[in-house]
Amino acid sequence: MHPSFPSSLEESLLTPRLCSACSDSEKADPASESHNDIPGEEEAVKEEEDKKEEENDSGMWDETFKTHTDSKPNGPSSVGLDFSLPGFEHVYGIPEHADNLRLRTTENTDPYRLYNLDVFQYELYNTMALYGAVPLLLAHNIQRTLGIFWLNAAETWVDISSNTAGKTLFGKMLQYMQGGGETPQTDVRWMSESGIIDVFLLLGPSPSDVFKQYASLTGTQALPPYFSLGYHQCRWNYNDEEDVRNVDAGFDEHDLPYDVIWLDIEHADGKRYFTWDPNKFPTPKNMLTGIKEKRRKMVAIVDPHIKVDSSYRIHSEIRSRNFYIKTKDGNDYEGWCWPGSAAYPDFTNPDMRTWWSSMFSYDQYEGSMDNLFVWNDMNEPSVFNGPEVTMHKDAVHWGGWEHRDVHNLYGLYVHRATAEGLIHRSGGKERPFVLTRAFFAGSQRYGAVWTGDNAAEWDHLKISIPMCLSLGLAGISFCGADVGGFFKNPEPELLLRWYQAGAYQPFFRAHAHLDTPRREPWLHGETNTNLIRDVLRERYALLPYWYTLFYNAHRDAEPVMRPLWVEFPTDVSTFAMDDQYMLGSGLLIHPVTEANAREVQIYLPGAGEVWYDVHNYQSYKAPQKFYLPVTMSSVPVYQRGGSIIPRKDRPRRSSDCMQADPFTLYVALDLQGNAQGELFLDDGHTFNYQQNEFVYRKFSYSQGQLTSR
Ligand code: MIG
Repeated sequence: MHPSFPSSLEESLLTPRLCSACSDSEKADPASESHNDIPGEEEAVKEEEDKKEEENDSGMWDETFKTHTDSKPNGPSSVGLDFSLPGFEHVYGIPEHADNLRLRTTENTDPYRLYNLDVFQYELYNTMALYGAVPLLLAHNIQRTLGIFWLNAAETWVDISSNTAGKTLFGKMLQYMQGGGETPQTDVRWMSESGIIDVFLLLGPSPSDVFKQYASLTGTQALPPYFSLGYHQCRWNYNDEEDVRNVDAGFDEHDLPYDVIWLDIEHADGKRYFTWDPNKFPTPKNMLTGIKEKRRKMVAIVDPHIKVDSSYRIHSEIRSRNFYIKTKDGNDYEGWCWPGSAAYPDFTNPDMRTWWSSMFSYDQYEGSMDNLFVWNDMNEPSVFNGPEVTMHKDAVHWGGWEHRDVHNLYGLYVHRATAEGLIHRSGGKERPFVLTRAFFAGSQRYGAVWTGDNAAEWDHLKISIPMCLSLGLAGISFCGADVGGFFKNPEPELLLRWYQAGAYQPFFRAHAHLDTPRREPWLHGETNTNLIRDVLRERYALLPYWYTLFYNAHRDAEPVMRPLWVEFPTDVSTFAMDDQYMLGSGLLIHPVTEANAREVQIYLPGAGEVWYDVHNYQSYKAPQKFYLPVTMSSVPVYQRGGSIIPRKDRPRRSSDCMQADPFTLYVALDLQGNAQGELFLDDGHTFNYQQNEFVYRKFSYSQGQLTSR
């Protein structure tokens, strides 16, 4: 578990000390013992002394963070490795951070931190850790894309430096001319608190090669049930069964399509998940049946903190099976969370996961039905009174692993056991839908991810794009941000712009904090309701395209929402762009994310290509940069010449109601008069597609003729 290193290596690795205390933004000084300088002997002695001193007060053998002590029974450890990437100036990935798509150099800030945390009101344009972690970094230049996958679930830091950072193009040229041609280079230093060095270099050379190479290690995106690509209506909380009925009816009254209504933690009896509040939700099956008759679904939250209460069956069964995570002294680990005193099932234990999965059977989860799906929150795990609101690192898991070693994996295992539960309840037939907040490399196999507690602010709307793009690059395509913003109250313009942007992001759900005023889409005047209806209908019309993209993600590891450079890998001007992006290879999206916007600057890439404005079919030769005047109804979307996009244009109440509707193909010709496209189609909810029960049509248009095979 804690391999020992040759002392010289260990020395250099221990220097940039890794500790949870670093979260107070004091970066250890990594330069102090750089392995580049070999110190003289005298210096070495002094350094040795300094080091001893540092060891004594730096918490190497036990460490105190605020009121918490990490006992470090195995002593100090860390692993790390430096990578030099000559020829690369653009690096991406390592979600989750609220930052630009293109990673920054971290010489003057904390390194990017990967440590799943329940962060209260996270800051933007920042390297701080958030809810999930995927230790995959990508590098791209005009010749090649490559990946570094650092498979380690302990607290991890990624330090990035470059020899061109902060220099203008002119400066770089000058440097090149004067210095005899120093190649641009990015250096990446990975550091993890424990575990082994287990690193995979993905050599590309194309972006899609890297995606496939990474998927061969961690799996591809699960194929979502069709309905889950529709629109989701959530808030903390819909108060009772009548509230649910009314909100559901509101959508019909205002002729707005939607697929899923969500219940947050207040639906359960005293935050005892798998139960229902007997006063507010006395007849869950009636409620679910009502929703089912509308051909819609529900989602209820099931969190992994379990109320310590001997009369709560879930708790007593976990305790009697000895499935809880332990403290370092061997007792059940208890912390404070929503239900009060709570314990944490050990999801790293396969027997625990099997048991948990069985709890989703219809006879175990009372009041559940086949149109009820699940949301896992707080699975970082969140421990209100723990260090940094999470679990003590010296807590002990199945097999004797310290929490330290598996921290970033916990959320993935919660998600996995829940998704397996939904499969199990259907006898292995139905595809699950489970949303998770915490995640790790491989979480794409179990469902969807959202970006947690954002705020109703323009910058939060803006950053939802690079956050989802980074997740997509790291294999997790099914991503979205709370539409409207979780904290605070969006003004109608921001809410509308958020619907317009969210309609073109993979997971499309409105959500709001308990204390916010109601903001269902019809509450902001008729004009806004009409404009929101327009984008909801656009979303629904494009569902066949979305579903086909997800099939391609599932089969071929192609990200659904992708940075421009993935499609235009030799166009340097796209390498840092994250205010516009591609959906598949056919649509370019540039949502309006500014208040009072009069225009947006659009860039249409691809020498020799042509694009069409999907609203008025105006064509644009590429490459071209221009200002597009916008109004409140504008959602700039361009279809690429040479693509064929399948749609279903009849507006309906929900995606299920559209099943038998006709398709319309939108054929956008390239300059040679050709176009190609595809359509994946199956029953939309079972695993039968694995038995070849699906249609996958390739369309092609040339010389005035449309054919399909
Ligand atoms: O501590 O379940 O991110 O979406 O509404 C807050 C209540 C707990 C955090 C989630 C949010 C959810 C809320 N949860």
